[in-house]
Amino acid sequence: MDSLRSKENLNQFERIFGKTNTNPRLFEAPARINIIGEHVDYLGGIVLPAAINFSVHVFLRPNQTNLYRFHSITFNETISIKKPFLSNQNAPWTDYITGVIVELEAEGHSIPGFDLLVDGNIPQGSGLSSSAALEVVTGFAISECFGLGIKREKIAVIGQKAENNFVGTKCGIMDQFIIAVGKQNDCISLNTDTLNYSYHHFELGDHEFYLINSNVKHNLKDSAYNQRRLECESALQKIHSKFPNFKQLYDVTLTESEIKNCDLTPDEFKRTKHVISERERTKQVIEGLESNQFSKVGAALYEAHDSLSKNFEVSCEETDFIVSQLKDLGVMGARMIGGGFGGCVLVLDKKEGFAKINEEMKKSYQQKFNLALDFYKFQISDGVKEISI
Ligand code: GAF
Repeated sequence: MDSLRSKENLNQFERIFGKTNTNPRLFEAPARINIIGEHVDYLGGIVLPAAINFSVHVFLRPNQTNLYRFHSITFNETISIKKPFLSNQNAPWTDYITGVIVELEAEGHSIPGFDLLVDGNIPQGSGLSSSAALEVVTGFAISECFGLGIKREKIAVIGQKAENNFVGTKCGIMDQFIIAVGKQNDCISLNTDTLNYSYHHFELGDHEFYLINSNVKHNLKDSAYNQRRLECESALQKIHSKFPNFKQLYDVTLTESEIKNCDLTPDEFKRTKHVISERERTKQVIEGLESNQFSKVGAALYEAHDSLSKNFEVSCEETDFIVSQLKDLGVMGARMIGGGFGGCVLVLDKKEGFAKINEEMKKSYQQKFNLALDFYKFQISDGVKEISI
């Protein structure tokens, strides 16, 4: 976000919450993409996300009272709350902030009252994690402003707990983690079982990744997400009772017929199939990126989409259409990213193809769904940080 908008937001902060001797501090958290490893971060899988240059900004200043006052620029709304903290159905955006305070206090930190203004340019419902960015920037800003010194990795876990327990989406750790630890130009490979991770830099040469926003967000997103998680848990329980060595669904190395012998329902079987095959595609993508074999990476992205659509059933008509059109146009690889049911498609292609694909896709999508498509080029950027003003 540019510095002019930050200055306007600072003025707005002071208009709403008043001017004192203490200046509010400004913090920024990025959006994220995920190259491969979708719907495996709550099953002990490996994921390959990167932070990108869309962001959520927060101004925060302690207010020496027992009030927590939040203002959203996007919703043009100010909410003032006190303990005990309850979910706010009328202003659901506040739950991401309140949930973080609740989780910090559950960790033994005492968080006094503060004023917070939030603004952002991460398209909501686009699968780029605007909510995780709000959780992480809130946790980081509180930690810095009250001198709590909480490590980035821990802030990620607190953000995930806020989402799981207060907001009610049983998400994995990927989004909060990359938003907390991201580094300019690097993606990470994160083992979501151990939370060990390492940074990777890939040279794409005359290739590039970019995003296409389907501009649809289907309502069942949260309920279906939680449902998928339950299906994976019950699949693992059944497999585990016959093969006790497998502690995570991601680690299952059985044949299809061995899995079928575990009495899985047809849905549980399909979810398991996605998770296990995603493990193989992740290896393929890492190898492809390390050896500049981009067609290998692209093929794995298309396969991942197919599996997310048919086995995990988290795609939708619009993103399926985008991916299949891209394939027909000879684009190297593409797949839906994030939780699904709309949002963005990640594309890998030769740089020279962009203009033509942009034109053709916008035309065909408009014709089919009477909807606009947005194309985003992005840079891989740093994780959450303080911005000096
Ligand atoms: C959403 C969740 F928040 C992540 O934890 C992850 O499960 C992702 O969907 C799918 O890979 O972004």
